Amino acid sequence: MPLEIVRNDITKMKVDAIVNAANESLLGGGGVDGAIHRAAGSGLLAECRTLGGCKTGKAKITGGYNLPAKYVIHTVGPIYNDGNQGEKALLESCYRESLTLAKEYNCETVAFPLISSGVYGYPKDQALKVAIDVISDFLLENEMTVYIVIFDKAAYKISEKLFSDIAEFIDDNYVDEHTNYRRESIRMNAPMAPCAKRKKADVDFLEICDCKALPLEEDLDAKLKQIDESFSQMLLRKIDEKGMTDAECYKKANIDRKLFSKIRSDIHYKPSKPTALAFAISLELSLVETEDMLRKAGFALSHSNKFDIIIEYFISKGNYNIFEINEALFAFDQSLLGA
Ligand code: AR6
Repeated sequence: MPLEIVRNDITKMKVDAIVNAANESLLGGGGVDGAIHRAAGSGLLAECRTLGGCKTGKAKITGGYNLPAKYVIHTVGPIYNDGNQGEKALLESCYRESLTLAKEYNCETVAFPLISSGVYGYPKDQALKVAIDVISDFLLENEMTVYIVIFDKAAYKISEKLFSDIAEFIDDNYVDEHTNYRRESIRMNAPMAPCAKRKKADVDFLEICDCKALPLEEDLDAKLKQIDESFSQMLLRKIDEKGMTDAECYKKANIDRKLFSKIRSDIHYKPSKPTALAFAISLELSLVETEDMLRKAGFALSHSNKFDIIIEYFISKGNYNIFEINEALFAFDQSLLGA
């Protein structure tokens, strides 16, 4: 997945580069800066002394010393005042400058902490939004895997409004599911409704059961001819119909190029559910089309798990921003969309 939000201690990340939320002196401090210096050892401080500091919004690179990462990119985030002192532009610049440096050093994997969101006081939900926006823009033009590392759950917050809207949607749908379940068991014990009133699923079931007395081979042959287009075929058809390029589609789906090529070249490729859904989101499919695409991969949306309900929430709101969806999934401890 090109952009992932993970919960970890950044000093433990085995990536090409980790980013340090430093101060202008580059000579160490508290928070993530202190943790990185402690884990890297004194060699890091010695190299930092040669750099002559770093301006807010800029970035400089050093070796990783005792860290699992090869490089440390030091960037200096803005101190948050009231939000009207150019803080956002400076924070955006930190992410952009760090990513540019990472690219210059051929890094394929980079991990960021939430810059400025600790001692420097940037509100965490806004700091996360800036991180996601700049990184996802960069990934539209560049091949890289970028992690946003959240240290502890308490340090992580999506906007309260979004959180409570989703929580409410989940509650409502759990209730629905419960009611449907009761309705369903009543239905199962009652005589069947007349055919025209039955749900589509019932009709499909009847069609499958309704075996005319054909010889087995002929029957099987007829059934095989009914096999629908595959997931991969539907995906490619939808990309064409939406007038997208392949790259636009897989980037918007937060899927890397290699996986997309695999799916493209194997008509029978079976994606995981998060991958299939990521494409549905990227193609901005309606709920019905999303269900159709999922079915082709052997899955369905259900109201008995939060993951599915959150996806449904975003589709029903017409919000197809995969990074925002992943933010919400992360907040509710669900797996993320993408490969
Ligand atoms: N791994 C990942 N994230 C971490 C870790 C860790 N090991 N430790 C803390 N965080 P901060 P800032 C998170 O204060 O706001 C230093 O003294 C933390 O929860 O480290 O940019 C510098 O020298 C928070 O969300 O950086 C500067 O003087 C995020 O990292 C000043 O602090 C950033 O918090 C910079 O302040």
